[in-house]
Amino acid sequence: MDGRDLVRSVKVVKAVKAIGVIGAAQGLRTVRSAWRRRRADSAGLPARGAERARVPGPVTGVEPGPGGGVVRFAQSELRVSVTGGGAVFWGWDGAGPAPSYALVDQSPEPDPRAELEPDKDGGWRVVSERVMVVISRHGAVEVCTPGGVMLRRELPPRWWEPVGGGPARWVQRSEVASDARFFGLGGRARGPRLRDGEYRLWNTDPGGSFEPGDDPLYITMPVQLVVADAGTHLVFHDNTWDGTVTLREGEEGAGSGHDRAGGSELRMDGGPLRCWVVVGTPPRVLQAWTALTGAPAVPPAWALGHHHARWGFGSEKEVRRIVAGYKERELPLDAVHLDIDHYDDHQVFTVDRQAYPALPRLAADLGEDGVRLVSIVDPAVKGEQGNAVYDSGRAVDAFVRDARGRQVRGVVWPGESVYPDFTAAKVRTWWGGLYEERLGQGFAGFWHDMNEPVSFAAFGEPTLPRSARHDLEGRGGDHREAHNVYGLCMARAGYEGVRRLRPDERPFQFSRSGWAGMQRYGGTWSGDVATGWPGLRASLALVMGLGLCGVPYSGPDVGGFDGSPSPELYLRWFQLGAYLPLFRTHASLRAGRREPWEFGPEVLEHARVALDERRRLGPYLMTLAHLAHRTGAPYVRPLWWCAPEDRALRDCEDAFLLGDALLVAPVLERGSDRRAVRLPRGRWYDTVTGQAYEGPGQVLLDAPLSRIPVLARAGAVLPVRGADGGVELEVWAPARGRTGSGLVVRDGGDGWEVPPVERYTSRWHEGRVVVERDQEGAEGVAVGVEVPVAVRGLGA
Ligand code: NBV
Repeated sequence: MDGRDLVRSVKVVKAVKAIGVIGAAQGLRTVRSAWRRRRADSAGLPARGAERARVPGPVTGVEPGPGGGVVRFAQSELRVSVTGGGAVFWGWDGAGPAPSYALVDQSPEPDPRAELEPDKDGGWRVVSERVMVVISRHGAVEVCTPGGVMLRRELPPRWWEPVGGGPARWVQRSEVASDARFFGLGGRARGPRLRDGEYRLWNTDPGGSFEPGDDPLYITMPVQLVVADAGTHLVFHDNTWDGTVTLREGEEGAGSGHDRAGGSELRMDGGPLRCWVVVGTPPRVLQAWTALTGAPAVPPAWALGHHHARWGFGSEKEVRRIVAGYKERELPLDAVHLDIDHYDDHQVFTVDRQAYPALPRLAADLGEDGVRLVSIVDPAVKGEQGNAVYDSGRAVDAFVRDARGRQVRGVVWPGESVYPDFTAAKVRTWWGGLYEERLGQGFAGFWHDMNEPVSFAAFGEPTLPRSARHDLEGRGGDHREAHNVYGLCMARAGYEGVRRLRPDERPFQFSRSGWAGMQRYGGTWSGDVATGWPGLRASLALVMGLGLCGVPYSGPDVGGFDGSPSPELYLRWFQLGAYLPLFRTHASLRAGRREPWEFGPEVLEHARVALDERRRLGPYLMTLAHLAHRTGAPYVRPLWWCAPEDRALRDCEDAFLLGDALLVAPVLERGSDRRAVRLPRGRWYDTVTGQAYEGPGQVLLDAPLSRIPVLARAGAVLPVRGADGGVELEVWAPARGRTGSGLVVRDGGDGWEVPPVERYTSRWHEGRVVVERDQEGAEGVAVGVEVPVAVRGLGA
């Protein structure tokens, strides 16, 4: 056990003890389970003996193939191929794109126009519309713009192969421009801009609650989004094994000519060395990335409202009290989430009938007030005969086994537990069927927790033994390869199961752990973010970073997971949360209250404003959800989204764009009632005062307790909910002589019909602002049809 493990184990045990959920018996189990894990691994995994180092060596030949070909080196070979979508793949040692847990399509079509061509100094290159890949004769791979400007240089890799056979470790170093900034790597509390340091690729429950310094967290991904003056690129090393990424930002020599390139070093414990790269503007990069890994699921409309969760409601009565509290005060509420305390003895897919004697009735009553019920779903199953889920799972041989064929047993809330092997199709089918019970109880959505997966451990890592066996879609392998995709595969099982059971409805699901491609099945949330101002900042970092990895739907525990936020902190969190895709108050068992009325009348009134505004923006959020599905663009975008060349924007981490139209500047510091806001180019209106500001630049804006600054882009057209509940257009005047636009996708429901994208433009015409809907006229020619709307910002 290394120092990191020790710190983590102590945290886990402390956290679990602190919440008083485990007694002495459970404590003992965590010791036993940790020993079992250690023993299993020393017996089931070969010790790392002598290793042989290898590099590709000099080039020896090429073999053209579709979209590129194979370049042979003395000690390896490199397969390169450009795909129709513009993404470039390369794989060493014969690695191809498949099989891959990330890819939505296992055999992306090669672009027949791309060919291997000889380059200078005995190297080779592949040129495509958007990118040029240059391979040096020693195996360095350069990613360049079509004009030849280098975006990234991957040095020849190095492998260490165990002499006695087994998976090779490898390292891949790369260089990027001195001005480049790194983003991504999954959900990182330290982001969104990833500073110098080491980031581990191993999905981890940090235990207790986490702060910005805690890393890794629940979702790690070998995805880097790199933004530099020369261009933006996303690089994805498609490998699910444990590893680390070490980042080093470059330095600019202030014109002295002594710039230092930025760099990254990827070290993996095993698995293929293969990689995807997409190049372009940030919107194009995300479009290509989600074309590869799958379109983000569109949540049902209600999931874009306000959710209230709590670990430890304790009873149906308490749930009704909270819901009544929202109703009496006329505060919008769309969903209530039940945590593990509603299970019978913490067993998944059961109900504590004492505390919840009539769940379907409760769900129906809440439904009358437009409030849906969401259920937590934990993967671990109490390993005891007589537990129906265990028995039915055993019948299909669902649970993970060790190298000797025995069930792997860990410890979670229900005590000694077993783990479904979601990497097996038949297990996913079985598990998906279990949601029938949940739907029968009246649940409308699902919240997957503890799926890193967690097994409480008195020492060592709180997860399954690395030697545990997994199906891995029939290929067979162990937990070293399966760990990081466990949550992803569970998400798939749940999503596909619910789709089968309720084919007419879009499932609502979000998952704590996951990997590249998880957006196909739903979203995620912050996990146990610590209550405090650093936690508030981390919440935004997570949402932005995940969005840039293709996972656009997420949000924090508003108020933080543990402890008791001050009224001010709670309010600032609430005001931020109201503009994030998942807007959910939630807290731990022993934490303080999180209802908006528990912080005094002033907070209540300001929280009401945030809730009402959230509801008013419902149609806009729905539009953003559909656009994310079609284009991969996250709802929450960094300020540099449309201006990656603006270095000041690249470094701005405390504000974001919500779609094209709004710029949100949350208050992330205690005691502030004004804040500096960096503006991208163009005119921006303060949505409350109507005051206009011109970007690019920085302005100081009032941020009284009652609100956070939200600005609208001049010319924006966005759909909002009108007083009568219908959709209205909100239009902000373009600057004189300029035009603006907006997209609208109308969908108030949860079905599969694909609503059209309506396009609107705004422009000045004869002294007034005209808003037109673009429609197809005769012979496909676009014509504008004027729509009568009130325009805001005219007096500015
Ligand atoms: O199920 C209890 C909690 C849940 O409230 C939280 O949101 C998850 O992130 N869960 C973690 C397990 C307990 C952790 C101490």
